[in-house]
Amino acid sequence: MKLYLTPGSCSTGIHILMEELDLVFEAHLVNLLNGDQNTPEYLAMNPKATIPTLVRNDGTALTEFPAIAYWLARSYPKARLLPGDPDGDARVIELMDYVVGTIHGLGFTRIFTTDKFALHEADFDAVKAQGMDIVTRGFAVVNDSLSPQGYVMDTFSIADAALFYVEFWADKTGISLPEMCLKHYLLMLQRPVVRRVLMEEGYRLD
Ligand SMILES: N[C@@H](CCC(=O)N[C@@H](CS)C(=O)NCC(=O)O)C(=O)O
Repeated sequence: MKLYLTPGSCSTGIHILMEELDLVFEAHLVNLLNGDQNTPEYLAMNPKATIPTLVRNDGTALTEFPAIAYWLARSYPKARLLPGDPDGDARVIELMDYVVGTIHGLGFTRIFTTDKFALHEADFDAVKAQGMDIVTRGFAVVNDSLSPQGYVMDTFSIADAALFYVEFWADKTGISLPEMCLKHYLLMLQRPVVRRVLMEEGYRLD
């Protein structure tokens, strides 16, 4: 398989899941700042011009974090990346969708790509503040739903990889995490695979 990723981005969550599953795959770096995602070759594979993209062994490309994560969990069920019962699976998808759609899609996107949300530079600060508000409220909602063990459910699931990448962004941008999210982040940072992936993506762990 081939995973198209950008270090330190949402694809880091998929990278973590693939290494948790011990899968053999080629990592292809996509430089978003250079516009690699807009080349005809990339658009032929993923017309949305986003990462992550996973090209599977049958040659088909899968996009969207939740879809890729779900496909990985269902394709390699022994790893139990989904609880396996309808209610548990729905809870995992519920949180993952909120993280990707709201905290990332509505919140961090306003902070990282402010110019896509404001026509005039004079409005940038307001858009960023709006993004901060969405992110802060999003983490507060997630905080109240985490399990006492520290993960989203009793054990590690695909939702934890999603939550981790936005917590990583919060850490890198100086946004403080509420208590349970911080506990979750630190728990994730103790996982050998998470540490390895961050190092592979060029981050130093102190
Ligand atoms: N809904 C998409 C969002 C993916 C996304 O927005 N990825 C960002 C990087 S974290 C991206 O590719 N941005 C393209 C760009 O900035 O041009 C998903 O779940 O995969």
